Amino acid sequence: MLTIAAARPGPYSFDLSTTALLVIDMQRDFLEPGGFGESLGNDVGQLRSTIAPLAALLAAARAVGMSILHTREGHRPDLSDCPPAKLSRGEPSKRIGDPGPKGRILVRGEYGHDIIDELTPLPDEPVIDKPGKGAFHATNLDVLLTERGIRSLLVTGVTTEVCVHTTVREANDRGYECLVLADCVGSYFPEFHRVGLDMIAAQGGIFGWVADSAQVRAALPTIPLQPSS
Ligand code: TIU
Repeated sequence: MLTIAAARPGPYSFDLSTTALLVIDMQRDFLEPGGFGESLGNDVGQLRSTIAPLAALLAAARAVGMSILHTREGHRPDLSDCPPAKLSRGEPSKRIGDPGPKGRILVRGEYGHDIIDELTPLPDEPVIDKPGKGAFHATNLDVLLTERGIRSLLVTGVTTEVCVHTTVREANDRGYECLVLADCVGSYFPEFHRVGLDMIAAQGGIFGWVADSAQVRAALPTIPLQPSS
């Protein structure tokens, strides 16, 4: 059992074999100009501070053989899985499915929909395509986690108060324990980021725990997990 002593609201203990690193929506459409994030009027540069600590955490998690899963928010090319209320967000000329400099906005298979080069998943790391903000809604994430015996999630990605928050709430209701890594999640709005993290750890950890990724990296063993036989 590993323990992150400096987590909020208190120490977070987890077993490597039942814990997964979840990387939420680190896609060009949210982190680079010309995508969905910018079409909503956001400064995408606000999210880029998450990339370096997340790359370091990914490398450390891979080195010890942790389960790692990635998600991407996006839709089928015919947009049949995009509710009208979601489709109508953003500037009229740049809505989901419209052409942009990185391909059709938030559509699966397009360049902008894919994960940024710095965090490219390895072939054995599942990539879950999700049509909603939460990673459990209309996906097989719960099945994949159950198959792997996962009960605890290290949660990273963007944005803190939207897809990260929704996913943590969904996970909490399904009985998963969540440690959200403050420097590996980001928002277009610094205030929402701060308050979003406070909301998770408040009331004795109503949705989960919060810590910095350096604390997790320091706690990881130097010897990889033994694959279960
Ligand atoms: N708009 C915003 O902050 N986020 C999203 O639309 N999706 C995710 O958070 N991934």
